[in-house]
Amino acid sequence: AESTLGAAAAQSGRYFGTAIASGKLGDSAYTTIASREFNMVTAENEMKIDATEPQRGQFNFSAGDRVYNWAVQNGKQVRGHTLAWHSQQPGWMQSLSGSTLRQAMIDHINGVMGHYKGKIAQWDVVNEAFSDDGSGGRRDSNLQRTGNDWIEVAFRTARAADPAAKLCYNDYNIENWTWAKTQGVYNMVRDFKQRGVPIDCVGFQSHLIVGQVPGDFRQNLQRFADLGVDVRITELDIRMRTPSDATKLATQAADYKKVVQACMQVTRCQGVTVWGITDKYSWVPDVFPGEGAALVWDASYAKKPAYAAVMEAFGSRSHHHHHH
Ligand code: G2I
Repeated sequence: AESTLGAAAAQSGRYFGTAIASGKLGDSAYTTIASREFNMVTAENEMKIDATEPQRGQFNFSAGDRVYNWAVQNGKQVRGHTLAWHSQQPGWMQSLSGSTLRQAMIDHINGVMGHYKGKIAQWDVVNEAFSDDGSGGRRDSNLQRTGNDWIEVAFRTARAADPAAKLCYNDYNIENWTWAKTQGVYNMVRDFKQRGVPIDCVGFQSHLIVGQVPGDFRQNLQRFADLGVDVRITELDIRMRTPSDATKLATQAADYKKVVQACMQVTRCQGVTVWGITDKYSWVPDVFPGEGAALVWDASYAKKPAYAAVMEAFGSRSHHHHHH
């Protein structure tokens, strides 16, 4: 039996990743777990548009490089997050529109991917471009208003900028096939594959709620994989009303297990990233007051029941194989 989640994931050629915040790299309890348990890292904010291009044409990779260098020095791969997004745009970009904004998006992708060329295994090229309104259509944004082809232009630009990087579309609320948003993204990916628009992977963020893991998550991942793209779980956390108690933590553990098993049962699902290490620093309570406790380690860095559940799920495939 393996002794860390990353090693357990690696038994089946998968990874177990986390979001890392550069500002927390001085917290030794944080870095001890980060370096021990994970083999993939995503910068939680440091490679976003506002961080990397604070002024138009003036790139700043200091925080991004801090996360990148920490990851590489600790033997981990890095997922790039994220190049084209309606949110966390610097002020100058928020005020642009039309062909100027389109060109700024292209320049941004070239600037950031140029800096990390050959270094970043996979990029979230476009993030959260679909609407939650139940229509299955695109989200309204300044990028969307540059023309419906903005997403494919972003992917073509990214392919040319670093041909070795795997290019992902990343979104939330696409974990359940019955949701219109899921089918909207599916139809886009199918269209891209049919027309030869370069896309390699779909990231399912998976910001989930305890007791509400979609029952068809595995089938959903498989449907996307069958289009000819890799799939991965990119920002997993499973929140609850706080305070937590033993019952909720047990349900949460079972939920973590379901999600990781869904990935294990899909050949093209290459790994799972959790959106942070400890409940102490999770984004959840900031956005959902009264909710939280969504991660695998509690606010005192103690392993929650979810830890053993994830470990078991990563072991489940080899176990499964022995029976066949
Ligand atoms: O919102 C959760 C995630 C949804 N999918 C895309 C992810 O990129 C997103 O991550 C979160 C980060 O976890 C937060 O840390 O993205 C938020 C912003 O959209 C991040 O929050 C920002 C706060 O809004 C800022 O006030 C703060 O200065 O984090 C910044 C750095 O701590």
